[in-house]
Parts: sequence; C-alpha cells; structure tokens
Amino acid sequence: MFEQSLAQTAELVEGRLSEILSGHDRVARGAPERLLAAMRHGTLGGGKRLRPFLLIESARIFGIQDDAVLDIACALEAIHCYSLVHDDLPAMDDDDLRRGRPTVHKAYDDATAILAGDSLLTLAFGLVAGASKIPPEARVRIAALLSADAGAGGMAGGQALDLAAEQSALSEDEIARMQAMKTGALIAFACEGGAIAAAASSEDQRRLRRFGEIIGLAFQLADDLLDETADAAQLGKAAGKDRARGKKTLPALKGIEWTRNRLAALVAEAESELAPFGDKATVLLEAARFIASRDR
Ligand code: GRG
Repeated sequence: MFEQSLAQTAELVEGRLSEILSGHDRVARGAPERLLAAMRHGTLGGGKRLRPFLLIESARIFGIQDDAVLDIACALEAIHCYSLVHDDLPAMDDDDLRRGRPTVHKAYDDATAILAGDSLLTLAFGLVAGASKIPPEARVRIAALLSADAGAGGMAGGQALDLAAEQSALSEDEIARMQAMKTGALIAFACEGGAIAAAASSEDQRRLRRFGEIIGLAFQLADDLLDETADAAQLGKAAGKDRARGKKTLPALKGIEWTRNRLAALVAEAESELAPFGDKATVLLEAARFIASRDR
C-alpha cells in the first residue's frame, strides 16, 4: 500500500520533470540539446523519489494538494539528482553505474556531467520561484531554506566532511554530524519545506523539521547497514569500494545489532513527533518505517 503511493508520486514527479527537461518549459528553454539530454539522463528513469514524496505528504497534512507543491518537490529532486551526478564523478566517488545505468560522465563526459549538475542545481531555484500556487513569502522562505540545506552548511558541506574523513578517524558524533549534513539536510528540508508551503504554524514547521532530521538519520543508517550486510558482488562494486576506501559509517563502528536497535529507536522517535497530527500523518509514519527497513 505504502509502496503503491510512493510509486504513484514517483510517476507524477517523473512526468513533471520530463516536461521541464524537454526544454520547452520556461526554466530550461533555450538549453543546448546535449546538455539537456545529460540532465535527463541524470534525472529521469529511476529513483524512488523519496524526497519529493516526503515534501508532498508533509504539505498534505495541512490540506495542500500535490499539484500546488509539485514544482517545489521537483526542485528538491533536481538538487538530489545533481548531487548524485557530481558524487559519481572521478574526483569524488568515481562510479560507473547509477540506478543500473551508466553514470552521466560515463554516458557523456566529465565536463558535461559537471554542467548538467550545475544546471539541475540552478534550475531548482527557478522552479521554487515559479511555484505560483504557493504564496510568494513562502516561496522566498523555501528558497532560503533549500539554499542552506543543499549548500556548504548542508549537503555540500557534509560531502566535504565525508571526503576529508577518508584521511582521518571520526568519532560517533562526528560521523552523525557529517551524515546529518550530507544526507539528512535534504530530507529534513523535504518535511519542513512541505510545512512552510502549506503555511503550517511555526510549531508544526519545527515538528516536521525534527521528524525529517530523525528519518534522515534513519535513511543513512539503513543505507550503511545495507552496505555493511550485503555482499559487495551482490550490490555492485560501490559498497565494496566504499569499504576499501575506509568510508566512515556507524554500522562499521558500532556493529549491526546496535544499528538495528538504533533504527527501531529512531522510528519510535519519529512516531512521537507525528503523534499530534493523528491520522493525518499515517502516510509519513509509514514512510519512516519504510526508510528504516528498506532493502534498496
Ligand atoms: C556532490 C554536493 C554533492 C553531494 C553528494 C547525497 C550525496 C552528497 C552523495 C550520494 C552518495 C550516497 C550514495 C549516499 C548514500 C545515501 C544516498 C543519498 C543514497 C541515494 O539516495 P536514494 O536512495 O536514491 O534516495 P534514488 O536513486 O532512489 O534517488
């Protein structure tokens, strides 16, 4: 049931992103065809679209329909996809495959992959600015929040800390901080951004931020647990490569049982954050459970 609604939202997001990246939409009009094709390669045809789903469902709690926040959800996905395109580059993770297909720099070239990522990042802010069903003040706040969560104090900063950590030992707290920035910030943005778009009260915005931070931690822990427990051959070479490079993860530091217990505790925390919303938050709670127990 939950997976069905996730798949439905993924289809909606895919359709809108495909329209935007056709080059006819205002935000990408006039783009060179090869660059657009590289952006489509990095964005369309795969991905769970979990972040847009969280944003849409966070707004839905307050009675906002998905079409009103769809472009903001697509902006978030565009930033997520840019981060994957850049993360796969030789200067970072140097991966050949993403979502079962050649990475953008393999299918095109490094310079095109850099520009495709840059263009997806800048496209995102155009989409937020043009989300005409959301009041202008909310759009400005969302743009500022997205900038903070995607930038040097958020995802990009977390990536920098992660790269630096290959050369040094990190404590449990340092790993948690790096991951909260690298993967947690965009997930927290999804939940808070949905609440801002819906003009929720400040208290509810904060509550959804905290919920997002909790499930962001769970997302990364579950991801690292998958890497830790999977056979490298089964996962493709990425997990084995991360281990060989000495990537710092909590499951590696604390063990598998500790991680499973921590995931269960995070789901319980997420549940208590959502309690005041009652039945309206059922889907978000299912999302938290999905994230903590995911196998892909
Ligand atoms: C290059 C600025 C910059 C940042 C990169 C997010 C990130 C930072 C790197 C990705 C590395 C990675 C694989 C991290 C593990 C967690 C993660 C983000 C997994 C991919 O996200 P999913 O599972 O992917 O939502 P799909 O394909 O479903 O969109």
